[in-house]
Amino acid sequence: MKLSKLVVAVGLAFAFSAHANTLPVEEAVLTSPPLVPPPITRDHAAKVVVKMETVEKVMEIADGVEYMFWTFGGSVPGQFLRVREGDEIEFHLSNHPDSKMPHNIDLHAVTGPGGGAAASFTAPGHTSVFNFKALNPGLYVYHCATAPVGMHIANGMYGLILVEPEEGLPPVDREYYVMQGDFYTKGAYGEQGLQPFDMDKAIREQADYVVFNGAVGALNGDKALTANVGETVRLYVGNGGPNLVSSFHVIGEIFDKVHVEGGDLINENVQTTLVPAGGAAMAEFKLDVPGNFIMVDHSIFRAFNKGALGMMTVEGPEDKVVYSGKVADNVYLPEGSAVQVMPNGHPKVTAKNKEERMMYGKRVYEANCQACHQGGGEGIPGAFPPVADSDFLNENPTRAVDVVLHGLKGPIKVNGQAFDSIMPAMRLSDEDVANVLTYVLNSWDNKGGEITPEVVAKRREEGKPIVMEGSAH
Ligand code: HEC
Ligand SMILES: [Cu+2]
Repeated sequence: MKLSKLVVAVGLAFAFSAHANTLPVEEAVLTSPPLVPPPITRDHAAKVVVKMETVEKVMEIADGVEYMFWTFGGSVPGQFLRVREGDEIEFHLSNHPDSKMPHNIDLHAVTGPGGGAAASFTAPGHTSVFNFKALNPGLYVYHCATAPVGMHIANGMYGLILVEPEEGLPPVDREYYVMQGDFYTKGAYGEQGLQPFDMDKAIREQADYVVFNGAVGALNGDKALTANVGETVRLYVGNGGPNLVSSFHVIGEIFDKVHVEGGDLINENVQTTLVPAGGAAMAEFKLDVPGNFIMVDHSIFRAFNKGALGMMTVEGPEDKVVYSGKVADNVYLPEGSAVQVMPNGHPKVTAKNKEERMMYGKRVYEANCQACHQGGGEGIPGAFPPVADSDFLNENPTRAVDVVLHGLKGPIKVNGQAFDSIMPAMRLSDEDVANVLTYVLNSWDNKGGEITPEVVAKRREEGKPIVMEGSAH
């Protein structure tokens, strides 16, 4: 490099970093729910480096019911982020290499187009970096905003970021992180096994599960929140939605103070506070008597029939004047829990004929394909192409083997509709690939036929990811 160029380059680098360099740099402490990072003690702004990772993983949504969650940091809700008003945040969003989908983040605490969404759009195995300044104090939701947005949120991609005001928040004895979300599964509430996402129910807003912190019972029993008589508690309550508004209530407590909608306005002596989808509230109360305090969405069928029920166990001396009665244990345990537990996954199978291949293939489809291509193979317009009556599939079924084995990206046309997205490579055995494609080929007006494990094995050796021409990715 010529000396003059070098000087310009160094000069530029300095110009870009000079301002940020005046602030002390620190790495954010991120916590998984129900924990909250410690209060900020500094009395000046800092440059805060945040490193968050999107991870897709199967977890229990209820006893014996599994769900493929898409997460920020491996939990639902995602990790809690705490910064101070005036801080400059350098946000690193990494998408785990095993992810099947691209993800991004829209933080409601960001002032700027999309809340960071476009700047943070991240393919699997990549990291995006963007910066923002926390201009307004308050408690804010963040969520994934990758298309189809509703689906990413419905799968659990949301969390909270607290921007403390410059003067800080009044100290309390305990702080907890509770976030509600609604979930839509093919099976009804409690139906065992791995349950795929149900787009139709989501559009109709007919939730099967409404839960705090990602699962029925996530805050019950030995996972209940704890506190002692005499202590003050601050709950950071969020609602990821995607659809439902929460009527947040703690049975047997009155919120001494609520930061309405997570902002500056403080309401006092509140029984039930409304937490909008994509919104938050801070609820504070002092504990005067011991016992189990049940947190609910007071849209009450959600609490007792869909999972929106958590617990805070308070220990300490009774105060018979404040409350004389006997506090019974387990009165409010949710119905339908611990009915039946099925072994995870299904045993390895070898199909003896085409009928068996289709039967086993149906299971593979429901567990691996249905979330995107939908239960009737109809797909989702603009996002996932149909595999029902698909000219792309029927024209060349062996190519479909490659699609499942190695993935597909770039523009394609299916039945006249254009798609330009990414189908991830599926980690399936030769047998499973043969079974699922035989099932698909013989369902929903496709042309029939059979794919054998031998064909799949051969394609596995030869193939590589298919990139359609003109790919923008
Ligand atoms: C994470 C979402 C996702 C999952 C899971 C998924 N696919 Fe796809 N699939 C796609 C997308 C997106 C495309 C189109 C890619 C493009 O635009 O290039 C596609 C394309 C296809 C195609 C070719 C186009 C067509 O409609 O005929 C077939 C066949 C297919 N997938 C079969 C399957 C099968 C079988 C499974 C399960 C083993 C599966 N897919 C799982 C997203 C998914
Ligand atoms: Cu996402």
